[in-house]
Amino acid sequence: MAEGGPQKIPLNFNRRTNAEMNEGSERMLARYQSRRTVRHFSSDPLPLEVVERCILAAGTAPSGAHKQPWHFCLITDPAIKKKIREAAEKEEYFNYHGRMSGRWLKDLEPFDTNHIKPHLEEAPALIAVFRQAWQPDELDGRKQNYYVQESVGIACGMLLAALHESGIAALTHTPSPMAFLCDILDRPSHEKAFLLIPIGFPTDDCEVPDIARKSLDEIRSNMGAGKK
Ligand code: IYR
Repeated sequence: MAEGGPQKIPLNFNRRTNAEMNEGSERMLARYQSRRTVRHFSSDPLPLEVVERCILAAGTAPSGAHKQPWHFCLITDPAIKKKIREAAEKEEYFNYHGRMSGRWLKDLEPFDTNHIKPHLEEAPALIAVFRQAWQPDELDGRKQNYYVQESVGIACGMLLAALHESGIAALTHTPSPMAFLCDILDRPSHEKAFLLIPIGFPTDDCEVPDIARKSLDEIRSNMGAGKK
């Protein structure tokens, strides 16, 4: 054992039969395939204890040197949501009117997006995710974190999966630049905004674009023995 390191404990890995693995992975894939990004939220409130479990699930993500360099702000206060909407729309106006290229705007056409973001107020909650580039430390000033982007990206993926699994719809929103989130939410200087995720239930008439996901052959190359 490394000096000063944690004690080791047994892993307790439950090895499944092939039949169990097949059945479980089929169910898992069908669930994941039913996830869609939602842009039209009803204002019905969410059970916040469910959301908090999803945040805890996100916090199980692996991270560089187990530094867990993330913070999740759960926002339900209408006054704060309004401030966030106003600040996001201000930035998005400039994105849609000059900062984004013509090609980018064309690529976004199927999604009917523009700089107006009513979902930032209509959704019953927002989760603002922050990445911690470093941690304040009394002795050294700054304790380093590692692979912060990767770690927080993985945690966000796990958060989206956990929300979907719990029956909650989400929108991954990346207003850019996002510094206003640190100001409005009064986050410390070692944190930078990473993602803003409105969450809730879709409106009854919510529609989503009819788009396909890439097939296995498009996203996986098979490097097994005997294959080219
Ligand atoms: N951040 C802007 C623009 C936008 C960009 C991409 I790439 C998207 O997939 C969707 C939107 C917005 O949220 O409207």
